[in-house]
Amino acid sequence: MKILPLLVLLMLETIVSAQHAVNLRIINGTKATDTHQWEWILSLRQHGEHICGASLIAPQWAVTAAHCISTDDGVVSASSLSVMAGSYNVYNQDTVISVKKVVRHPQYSDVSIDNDIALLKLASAVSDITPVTLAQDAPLLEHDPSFVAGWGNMSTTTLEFPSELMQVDLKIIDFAQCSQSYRTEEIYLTDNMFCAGYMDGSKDSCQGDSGGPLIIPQGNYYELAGIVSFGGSETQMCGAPNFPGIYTKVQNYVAWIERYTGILKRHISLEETLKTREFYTIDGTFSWHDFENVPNAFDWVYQMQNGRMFQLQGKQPTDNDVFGWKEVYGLTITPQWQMIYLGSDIDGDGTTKFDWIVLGMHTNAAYKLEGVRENGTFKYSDKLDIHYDATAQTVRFY
Ligand code: 4AZ
Repeated sequence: MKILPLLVLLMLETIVSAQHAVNLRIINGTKATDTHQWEWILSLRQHGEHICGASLIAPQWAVTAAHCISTDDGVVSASSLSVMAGSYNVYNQDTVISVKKVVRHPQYSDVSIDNDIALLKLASAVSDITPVTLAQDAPLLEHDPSFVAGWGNMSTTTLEFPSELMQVDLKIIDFAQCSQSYRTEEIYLTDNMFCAGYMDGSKDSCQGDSGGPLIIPQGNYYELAGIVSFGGSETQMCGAPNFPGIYTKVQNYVAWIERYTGILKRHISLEETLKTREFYTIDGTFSWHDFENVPNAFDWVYQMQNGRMFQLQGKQPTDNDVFGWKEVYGLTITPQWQMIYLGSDIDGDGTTKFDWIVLGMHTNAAYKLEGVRENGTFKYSDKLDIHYDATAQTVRFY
């Protein structure tokens, strides 16, 4: 958080050092050793230097804090940013990927720090790391356990940055109590934030952890529930008694994230899907469509053109009118991803008929999706890459 300039911070550190000389690490955390728990964590770099944490949420998308990528008059350029994936050592240079696009939340406020969330589209997909799951609707309850990790400052009194990822266990703090405390410093928390840590300030996230993940256990896995945002008192940014860390409430942004990344989390109508999504990640069972022997083999294929929906007509692939389109109206289909058909030379005449991408959904509905919505219509975009993970039975588009 850049609420306090570094110089002021350093001066304040001298003042508070007497009382808080004992705290070490993320603030009082431990080295993250479990190689699975944080495998999707990213170090966000600007001009090659670690500035914040981030989390991989789809092969080509990461989420971080808006304040990490903001300047006084806008958003930093994507070309200055990169992420490091797949290592707990922040100095590791093995997998550093450039950032291709930065999507800051349109309602981010650098005054209230409301909507402190941003998406990063990576220049290439990270295919060997399973992205973290986003927290859904479960309420965040006081005392619930959570964990934060990062390469941020480990000291409340000086600057002490680790090379290895640090983690700490925190508790969700009662929101009314936390906001009450912050109100005394004229900081007004919003419903897009929650507090985690300890009222005695014993464990906390700190400078450099921003943008990174707060996870909560959900059954036998973890969900991304928070993004390190800001916190602290006027005199102490981290580990300050009565001022636990503040986190962006990820569950409030699932729909927004879906819209940009296409990570499909909720059931929405096909039309809504087509209108609002730019890219798609579809999890589901994969089975080849038997187009050779099934009449109307392609009636599950839809495409959107100028806001109108068309269904592909035809019987056998050899049938001449297999490529005819019929307009359809008022489709509302709950997406249940069952099948993907990738375009190819389906009738064997040596030309590619479907050199665009088609998704199957449920038993008899599907649509073409190489579209980017612009001025209310779909326009064909760059070809998307498709990856099929046979073990996970998952197909990903990016
Ligand atoms: C920061 O400046 C920052 N104690 C991150 C977390 C907290 C405070 C400051 C929470 O990045």
